[in-house]
Amino acid sequence: MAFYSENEKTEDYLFKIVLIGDSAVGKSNLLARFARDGFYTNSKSTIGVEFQTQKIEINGKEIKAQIWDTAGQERFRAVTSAYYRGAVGALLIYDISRRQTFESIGRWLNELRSYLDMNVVTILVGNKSDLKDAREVTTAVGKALAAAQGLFFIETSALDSSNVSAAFQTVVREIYNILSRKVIQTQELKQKDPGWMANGKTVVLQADEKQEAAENGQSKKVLCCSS
Ligand SMILES: Nc1nc2c(ncn2[C@@H]2O[C@H](COP(=O)(O)OP(=O)(O)OP(=O)(O)O)[C@@H](O)[C@H]2O)c(=O)[nH]1
Ligand SMILES: [Mg+2]
Repeated sequence: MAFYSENEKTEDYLFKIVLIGDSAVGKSNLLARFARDGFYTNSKSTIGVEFQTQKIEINGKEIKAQIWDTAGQERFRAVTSAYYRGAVGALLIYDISRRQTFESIGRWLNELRSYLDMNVVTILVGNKSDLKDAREVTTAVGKALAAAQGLFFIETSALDSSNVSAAFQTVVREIYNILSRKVIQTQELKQKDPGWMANGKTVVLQADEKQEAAENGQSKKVLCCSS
C-alpha cells in the first residue's frame, strides 16, 4: 500500500509491485536476483505468497519497492484479490524459450485489469534471454504485444543478471514520475484555492489518462495511492 501526503518525504514512499506470469517463467528468481543477487538452479514452485522490500534510488530520492511474488499455478496461489490489492506496479513475465507462457499473457493482463480498476504501471518481461538457442518468442513479437497493450517492454535473464535491475527500476521510476507530476498539480491547486483540503481529507491521486498519454506520447497511464 502506498501512503502519500504532501507533508511526507519521498523517503516514506512505498510502492507495491506484483509479479505475475505462468509457473516456472522465473518470477521468484528475478526477485531473488534483484533483492539479494541470488539465483537458484532448481527452485521449487512458490507456495502462497512472499514479498521482499528493496530500496531504489530515483533522482537521488530513496523509494521502497515492496515486491510480491506468488505461484503461477492456480492451486498454489495466494488469495488473488489480496495479492493485487493496493498494487501500483506489475511485472508481467513470460519465458522466451516457451511460447506457451507468452500465449498466457493476455489472460494475466485480463486478471490484472480486473482486480485493479486503476491502471497500474506494467512492464512485459521476456525472461531467460540467456537461452538463445532455445528461443521460441522473438524480441520483435514481445515488443509488438507490449506496444499494442501500452506496456513497457524488456528482456531479462535472472541467470546472468542482464536487465534485472532495469526491469524493476523502469516500473518504479514511472510510478515516481507520475506521482511527482500529481503532487505538483495538487500544490498548484492549493495555491489557487488555499481553503482546499483544509479538513485533512484523504486525497486519491489519480492520473488523467488523456493527459498522461499526451505527455508520454503513448498510452501508458496510472495510478495510484490509497490509504
Ligand atoms: N536459464 C535460465 N533459467 C532460469 C531463469 N530464471 C529462472 N530460471 C529457472 O527456471 C526455473 C523456474 O524458476 P522460478 O523462479 O522458480 O519460476 P517461478 O515463475 O517463480 O515459478 P512458480 O513459483 O511455480 O510460479 C528454475 O529452475 C530456475 O532456475 C533465467 O533467467 N535463465
Ligand atoms: Mg515462484
